[in-house]
Amino acid sequence: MSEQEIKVPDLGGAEEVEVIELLVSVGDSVEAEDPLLTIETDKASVELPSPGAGKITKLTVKVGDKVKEGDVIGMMEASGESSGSDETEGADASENEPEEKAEEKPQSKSSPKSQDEPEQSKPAPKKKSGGTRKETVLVPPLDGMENVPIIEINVSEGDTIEADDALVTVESDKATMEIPAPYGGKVTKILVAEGDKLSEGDKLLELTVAEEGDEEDDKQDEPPAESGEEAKPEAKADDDKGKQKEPAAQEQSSTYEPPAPGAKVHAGPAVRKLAREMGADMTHIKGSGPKSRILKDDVQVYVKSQLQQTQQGGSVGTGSGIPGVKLPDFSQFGDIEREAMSRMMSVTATNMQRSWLNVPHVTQFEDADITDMEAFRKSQKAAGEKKGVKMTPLPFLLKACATALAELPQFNVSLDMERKEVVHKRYIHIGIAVDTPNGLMVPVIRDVDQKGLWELAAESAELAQKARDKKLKPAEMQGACFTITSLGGIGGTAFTPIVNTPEVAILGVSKAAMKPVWDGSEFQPRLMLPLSLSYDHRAVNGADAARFTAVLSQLLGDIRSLLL
Ligand code: CAO
Repeated sequence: MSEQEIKVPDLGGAEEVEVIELLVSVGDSVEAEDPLLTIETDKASVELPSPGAGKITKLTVKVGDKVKEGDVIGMMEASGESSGSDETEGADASENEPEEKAEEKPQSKSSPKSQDEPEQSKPAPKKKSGGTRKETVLVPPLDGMENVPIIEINVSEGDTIEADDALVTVESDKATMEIPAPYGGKVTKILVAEGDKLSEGDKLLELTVAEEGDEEDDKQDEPPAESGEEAKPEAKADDDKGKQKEPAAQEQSSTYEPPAPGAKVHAGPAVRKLAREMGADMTHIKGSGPKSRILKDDVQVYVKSQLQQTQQGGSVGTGSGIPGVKLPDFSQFGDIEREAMSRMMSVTATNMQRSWLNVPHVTQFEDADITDMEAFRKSQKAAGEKKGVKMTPLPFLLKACATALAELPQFNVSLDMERKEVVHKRYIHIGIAVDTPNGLMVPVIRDVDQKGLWELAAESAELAQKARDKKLKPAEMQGACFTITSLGGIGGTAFTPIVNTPEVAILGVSKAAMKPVWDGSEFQPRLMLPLSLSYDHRAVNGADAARFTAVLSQLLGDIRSLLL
């Protein structure tokens, strides 16, 4: 066993670079090519690989240090006579050359990957080496288009780029597309100019690419190399179908999924590998490392949270097979500002999406004649002032819904799809959607069927105020059988509310308006209240929904029947 220095290899032209992460500690056993530390320039982050297999005996750098080519960053005790010992069992023979590795070029996380070569192939990129190679990047398939003009060149000669970075932007009369880099490297020569017209297979630019040592790690993550005179991307895509992305042009239109903004992922090969093994889309993972670099922990936390959500019946991201919505870079259209979602907003968004994706919604509309109800309500104004309670239409709606739920109990259920059971509720608790400065909240009034109008008026006002003051307790937002969402104080003629699952129906109320109503011999001006009942069509059939709104309409049209 001999101790050897670990030196910073050729940095591909970069001068001094910063150490942003130490990936090993003294005493760690490593294998050849294991990442030892991560360095970052202003253009790229790179993991420095171990020159061979062995044990780290000393580390002479720390996070924040600046290093340059040739600097000693630590010492290691080589294991066995070569790194091709037990520790690297199964590795390629070519992977076990410590001396050569000591001078090896760092592996850019976005370096090209050795791919399954198409037969008519190219000067094959070496599977393992310590040098660089030159690649000519060709125009991938342009979605059937030809001679598409370049409107912008997004890189300059000398730039260090990463896989998927936009190289040029082309614009047809139908769409704007960015042509992404098939792999990372240094741009040595740009072979096109703005205004040039591009077709599939045209040469775009030349890249100097660091040879890959960990290609197995990133292979499936990265698009294949398109080099020199090799097969056209399409032919290659066939070869590799299902295994890797094709560097096809990415439109910024709704039908094509462009790279998401911020989708430029900062992570090393080991982390990418972990994410790939776990099936995690790295563009959705928030990095907690320096410069938002994604660390192993971030991947684990992300996967855990996704699993939890799935177990809770959530429909997460693209897990349900539904393609995620990719955003364009809005800043290209004008000034933008980003703001973190509040917790309430993100919880509401998740709940809405869950319901929207799980529940087959239908909405039934009905107008209720509340002329007499309003006359009665207004007549109670003085009484209300005495009691210190304002009587709004809401308590009447609550009472009418409680009666309708009792009459049509198929609305007072939840579905347990796992056990294939219908849960019948023998209580009538109703949620009321409250608009607050912090977002939508739904406090719940319990046993509505057992309460009087004044009691309901007082309780709903109190709960709405608590919601606005953020004083609701969790218990006050649980247990609803049904929800009322009233936009009547604001306006609108109808809307299609989303069922608050696991409830199976929700009543939307719009603004009452005077309308001419035919009484059999003439039109009468009547105050009509628009009702919109959305329901889960798995639990409730359309006829029952029409019955439910008819019952509501009848109850609100003659509130004496609420007493019956
Ligand atoms: N048609 C006409 N006027 C109506 C009405 C209707 N359907 N409903 C209420 N009004 C009137 C009230 O009578 C009151 O007028 P007056 O002061 O002249 O009596 C005024 O509108 C304001 O009422 P309100 O909103 O204070 O009281 P409310 O009991 O009707 O509603 C609450 C309470 C909490 C439901 C309501 O304040 C609220 O937050 N609504 C929004 C709910 C929401 O955001 N839903 C969306 C969910 S989906 O995103």
